[in-house]
Amino acid sequence: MLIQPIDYFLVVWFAIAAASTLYVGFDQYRNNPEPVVMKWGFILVTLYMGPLGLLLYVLADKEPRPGEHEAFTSPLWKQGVGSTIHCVAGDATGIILAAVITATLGLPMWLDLIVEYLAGFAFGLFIFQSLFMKSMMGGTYWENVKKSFLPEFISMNFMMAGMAPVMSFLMMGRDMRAMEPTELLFWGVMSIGVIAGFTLAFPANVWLVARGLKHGLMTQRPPTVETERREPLAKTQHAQVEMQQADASGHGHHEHGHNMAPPKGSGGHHMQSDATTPQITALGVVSLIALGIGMAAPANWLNLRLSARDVGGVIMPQGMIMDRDTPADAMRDMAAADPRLVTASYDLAAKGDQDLPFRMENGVKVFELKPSVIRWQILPNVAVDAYAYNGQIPGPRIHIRQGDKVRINVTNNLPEETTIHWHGMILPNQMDGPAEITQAPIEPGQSYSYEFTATQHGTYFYHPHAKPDRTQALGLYGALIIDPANPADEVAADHDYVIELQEWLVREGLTYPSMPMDGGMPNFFTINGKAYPSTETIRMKVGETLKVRFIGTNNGFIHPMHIHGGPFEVVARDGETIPASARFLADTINVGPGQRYDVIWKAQRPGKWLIHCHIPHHTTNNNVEEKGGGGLMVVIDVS
Ligand SMILES: [Cu+2]
Repeated sequence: MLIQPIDYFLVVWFAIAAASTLYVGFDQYRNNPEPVVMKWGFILVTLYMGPLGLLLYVLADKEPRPGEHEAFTSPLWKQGVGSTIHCVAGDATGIILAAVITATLGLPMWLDLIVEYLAGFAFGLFIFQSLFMKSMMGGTYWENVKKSFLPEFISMNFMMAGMAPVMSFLMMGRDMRAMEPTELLFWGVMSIGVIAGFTLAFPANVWLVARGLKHGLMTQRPPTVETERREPLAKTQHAQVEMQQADASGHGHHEHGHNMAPPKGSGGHHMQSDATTPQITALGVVSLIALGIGMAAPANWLNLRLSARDVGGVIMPQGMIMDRDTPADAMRDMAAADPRLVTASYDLAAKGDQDLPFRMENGVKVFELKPSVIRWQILPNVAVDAYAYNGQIPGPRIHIRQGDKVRINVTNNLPEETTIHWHGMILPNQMDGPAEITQAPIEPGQSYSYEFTATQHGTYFYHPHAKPDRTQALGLYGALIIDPANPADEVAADHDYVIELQEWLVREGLTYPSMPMDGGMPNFFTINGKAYPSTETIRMKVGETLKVRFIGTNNGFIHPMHIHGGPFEVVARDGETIPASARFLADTINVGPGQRYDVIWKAQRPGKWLIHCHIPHHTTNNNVEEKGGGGLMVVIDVS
């Protein structure tokens, strides 16, 4: 599933790459008189570099008109392209194969890079250079290995010097899907890496070809009648097992690479080089320095101890500080909810905080809670990918009476572990919910039953106590309202309204758990799962009273909740009814995480009166004020 703009770009890119590769392959086998190894070199490199591979092929290697390949490919830069192509084709294939395997094995990134270097070098040297090019170079396999070692070493060093930092920085950037071979992004990073590697390896390859240390482009024609007519010398040249590169090393570059394939059974060929030992040593040392920088420098900024398995293809929020010390756990904690795990979508009309039905079993009220990933509309044009109980945000209201025996069966349909804590309740310790402290976390697909007797009454709530920093911030919370056994203990009002607060972070179609740290700051705010102007309107008449139960389901922020049109009386705090003599009047009350306040407000004048957070930023939607506000705002319409 395509979930980010880059995914669409990559689909187009790989379509172009596939078309380019098909064209190069077709042209190679129809029109290009060059050895099989070079044909496949260009085909592979075009697969990796897409249209850039095609461009190199057309500009440097594609025979412009029949019989012109020899002359066309003779310029040194084209020979350098040819040399780089068969280096890159071999090395990159080894690197990419190794990257797929190391990612699947879950090796840390630093080890990935080393394995990839060794695999690229081995594949390039032992298979592509020595085996596939054997027919061109003549001699035995091990002679070729020996001969190819130094130029292949230098070329591979530069190749990896370009490819390693690209892989490190792009794979471990914001979108960690780049570390997963099952994601298009992984292949996109590989493509950019190959392009960078090619660019760095090219200058060295030009020099290596010029000094007769490496092969460039070659032409290999079957001795047809047409060829003989066009170029009578051709047959003679074939017979002589001529490898012009060798000749050319003493005569200038223009002759490089012509007609160098010997027929089978020939004696082979020895390249002659005029490069001096200091020259080769200097280039080798510089290539090693470049390799060292390319492999090691990214460790200054990135945590190369992470593996694909550690970060599991997560997408990070913009602005999160990720450095060489950032652990994988922190990344997974802050990552976006995976839109591909959404199991149901709900429109703006869907409401949370619905009374949760129960069934009686031997005098016990039995409830079912099933957290899962859903898409939930908080505004007409804004949906969040949320973790939700029973497809509701807030989760369904558990409404019971003091003295009730309850059992709540929790079935975890989330992609991660969970538990439920019954905030403020007096209950058996193993029913309290803290993961790893009173119970093992409920793993995905597993269930757990909570059972207790409600001895208290008032306004309570429930929320996860396994990774609440992430999972509560993604939407897991719900009200637990307990009526007093004796109705006279209730501080009654004409209307009863529960307010559950939450902050959200929604960017570029992804929902991140908001939290008070870099990258986690919220940009949407909801009351009962909706942002103003999509919040409910409370309707009442002059003289009536309204009981508002503020519940601090908000995770990382404190909201000074204010009601217009006169003060309210604070009658309960954290579920405990305040004695009449201690109740107090106020018009703003700080609702911090976990806190509850029951307040009674009397409608004294007709009109539209607001309940809202007094931090103005919390009454905006993505920093925009619409219809007089946004976010944490509810209208009381008094007639
Ligand atoms: Cu606020």
